Amino acid sequence: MTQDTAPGGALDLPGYARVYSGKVRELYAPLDADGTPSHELLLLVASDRISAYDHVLDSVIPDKGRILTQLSLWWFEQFASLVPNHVVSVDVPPQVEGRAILVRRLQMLPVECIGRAYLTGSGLAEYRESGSVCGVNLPEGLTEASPLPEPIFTPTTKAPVGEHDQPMTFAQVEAEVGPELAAAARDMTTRILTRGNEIAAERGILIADTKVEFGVRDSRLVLADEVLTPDSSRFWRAAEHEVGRPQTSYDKQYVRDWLTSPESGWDRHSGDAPPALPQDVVRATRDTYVAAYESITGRAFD
Ligand code: Q0N
Repeated sequence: MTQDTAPGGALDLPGYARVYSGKVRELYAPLDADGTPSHELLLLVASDRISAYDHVLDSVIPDKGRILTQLSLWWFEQFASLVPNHVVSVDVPPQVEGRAILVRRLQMLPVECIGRAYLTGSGLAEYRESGSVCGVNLPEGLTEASPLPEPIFTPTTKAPVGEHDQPMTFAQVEAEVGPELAAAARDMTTRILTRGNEIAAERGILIADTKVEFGVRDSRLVLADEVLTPDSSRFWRAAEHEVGRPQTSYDKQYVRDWLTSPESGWDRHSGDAPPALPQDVVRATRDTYVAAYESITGRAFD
């Protein structure tokens, strides 16, 4: 049997040099004729790995990389008139067919651009302490899963893998990238979330919040990375949404339920690596990714 993944899951792709490994995705640079990494292009590769409770699991979810890549490509098209994007081509090595995109290499904004349409997670925690999130004042009386009067921009720092991102105020973003790009990133992030929710609502899905990343080209923002996937966003089923109680995650519900059940034998606070998932949990999880893709895009997966 041939082994095509190095430890950590990174592929050996002939003609490419790996430049970055994330939890579930990698970036490669195509090698120029003289063997040096391209300054113009990158290959963004999504794996089938899945993370939960800050761990990358031993189990993979079959087709997850392809499903999320195809969903991202679909959103890039939906937003094409709103914002230019980094996509160059989907003509990629056969080993990563369907789960990789050749993208333009950009100067990235050193900010995680988070948009929130509903209050939950770290945003809710900050609101409960201060009544605001990342310097955005919010009305009183909001609680778990409350819709916000309008989507807000709650940027964070980009922390290295393994560390947690820190909230930033808008003034801090302005100081980092200048007032024009800061305002453009804020407006574009909330517009993407607003438009994304209009589209998803027709398909019974709510997007509670999302993280987008921008590059800069000729002083203009270019949408990069992945867009409105379950890995970058919280998707909720609209029919099940209820203010005041935590919502179950659209995609990782079975994974989290099983990992925290007695059957797994795992304690999430132990520091131990989680056990491999049973086959039925893997299958149910794959089904939710396919269902998210198919409901949102209206296309059949494969
Ligand atoms: C880039 N990240 C963070 C891989 C992606 N088009 C681009 N040009 C230059 N740099 C980047 C992109 C993009 N996209 C983006 N790092 C570099 C996102 N990572 C997270 C982990 O997986």
